[in-house]
Amino acid sequence: MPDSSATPSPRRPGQPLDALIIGAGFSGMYMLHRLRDRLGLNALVVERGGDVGGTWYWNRYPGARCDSESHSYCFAFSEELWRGWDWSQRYPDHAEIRRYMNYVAERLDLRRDIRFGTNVTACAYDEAANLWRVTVEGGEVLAARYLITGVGCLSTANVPQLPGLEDFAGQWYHTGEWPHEGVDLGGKRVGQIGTGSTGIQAAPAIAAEAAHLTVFQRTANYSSPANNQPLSAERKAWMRDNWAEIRRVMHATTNGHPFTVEDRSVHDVSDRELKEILDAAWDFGGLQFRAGFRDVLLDETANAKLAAYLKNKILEIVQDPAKARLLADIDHPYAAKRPPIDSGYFETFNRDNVDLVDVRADPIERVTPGGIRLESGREIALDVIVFATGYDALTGPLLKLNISGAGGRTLAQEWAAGPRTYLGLQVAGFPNLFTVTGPGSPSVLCNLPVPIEQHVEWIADCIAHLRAEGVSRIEPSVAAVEAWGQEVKRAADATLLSRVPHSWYLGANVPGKPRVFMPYAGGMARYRAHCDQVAARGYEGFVLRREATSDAA
Ligand code: N01
Repeated sequence: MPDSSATPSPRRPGQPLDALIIGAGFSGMYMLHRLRDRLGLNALVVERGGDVGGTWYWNRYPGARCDSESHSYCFAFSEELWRGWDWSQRYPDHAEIRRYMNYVAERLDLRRDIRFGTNVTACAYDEAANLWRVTVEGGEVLAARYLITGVGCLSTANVPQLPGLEDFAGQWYHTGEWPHEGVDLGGKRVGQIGTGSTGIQAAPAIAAEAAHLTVFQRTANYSSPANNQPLSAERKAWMRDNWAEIRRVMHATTNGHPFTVEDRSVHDVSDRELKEILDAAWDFGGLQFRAGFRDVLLDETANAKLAAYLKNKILEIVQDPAKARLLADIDHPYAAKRPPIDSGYFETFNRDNVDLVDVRADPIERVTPGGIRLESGREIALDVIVFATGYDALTGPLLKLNISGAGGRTLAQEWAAGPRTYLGLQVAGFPNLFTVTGPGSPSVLCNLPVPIEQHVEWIADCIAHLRAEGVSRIEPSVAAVEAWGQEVKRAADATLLSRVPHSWYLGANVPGKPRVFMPYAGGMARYRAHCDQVAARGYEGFVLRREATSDAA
């Protein structure tokens, strides 16, 4: 290591970069390796955080752990890199993921081309020079031929505008911006707002540490056990020795997980068989719970059977009937919002120090200096408020970059009615800009390292092609963007995913955000084949231009 089949030639002072990459998470790290070490490009990563890790640099809240199994939540492009790392648990916690990413940065010698603590404030396409000019905090402007965003899908915190928050006498935190030094919750009365995947991970850990926890629930949620555990020596050896097969399965499945979805319908089995299958899946744990049948997300009546099983589990686990009823009063199909997995979430409500408040029935009126007041007038005294309220997902991190393309048209203008992309990779009118896991790609519907690797490799191959062919600009045609938008809508409408009105997949969690289903729900394997076909047909749907351009900075 590293695989350095190409070495960039030294850059003259003032000479533009070949590629500027924003973000040093999984996307930016692999993009740098691919462009610098395989293509020999002068590439630089700018990263607002102080180290590699991306989302995981910031997400350090109590209980923060990946819901993908560790052997699938890592790079799989190199067997050597794969074999050099041992995971300790079935699901890695945030600290172990950061250690892993540090290992990758060392092995691939990435840090010398990453500028940390560098926040991008604007990106403008200079049409005359055919360069991207990227301004960073402090005013410095960097110029590059290709601009590649690796800013993640869930990196822009969504903190609800609750009146009175500025006067709160205690401390408040968003889970995605958790203080690196940690927060001492010992002896504190904590209020947690939000019961998505994050809140469901955080509540058991907060309840174990704090004097008291009040969970403010707006939408009840399903969850099944993660069944996290240390990995045995045998299991670690199995993971190390089966790189090719694990990778093959991850590439073949809809969601990029290392397990396949059974090719049977819920309707093919008797009620007794269904219960046996679901009991076994519950005990086994993990996101695999939804993989027992092919029609869970396609057929409402099939889905209802799994939903009933899970609601019944909640009623069995939670001893207080009022809390149990509230937690099981779920208004959407199972897995139509991202299905959380947990380590004792429902059991947490059996603790004496945990309360549940239904803020759909009695909404939050305001934050007071001493806590949270509900519309009924009830006031809950708090020392700490934890916002597990999610993200301005997918478009938020890109819009924050203040990108303007040809003719000065901004990305915000282009996406005023919702994101419009071709394959989630490029936007019409923004030449030579590539978005890793952009809206319109499978991204958040998958185990993310899999779509990230696919995007990075596709983009690197595309850039290699452009250079070999003397093409100076690439952007999609408006017709290709329109057609892909229709395909993204069609794929979502074929599932139950688009039928949840309050889902962040639709942007419904952010006031004023256009309601457009953003990720591509047609499956990762199908998407990969489609992208390969587009490339094989000479980048069908893209406009490639060969005009002579100045390289002047
Ligand atoms: O965010 P969410 P999250 N008043 O948007 C509630 C990934 N992830 O951080 O449903 C009261 O899902 C909101 O209520 P409602 C994963 O992809 C990955 O939990 O809008 N409540 C909901 O309950 C996941 O899907 C891992 O009615 C308010 C919650 O806050 C994604 O991150 C681990 C409110 C937000 O849930 C986001 O999950 C964890 C308000 N004003 C998460 N505003 C991995 O394993 C919002 N809510 C990699």
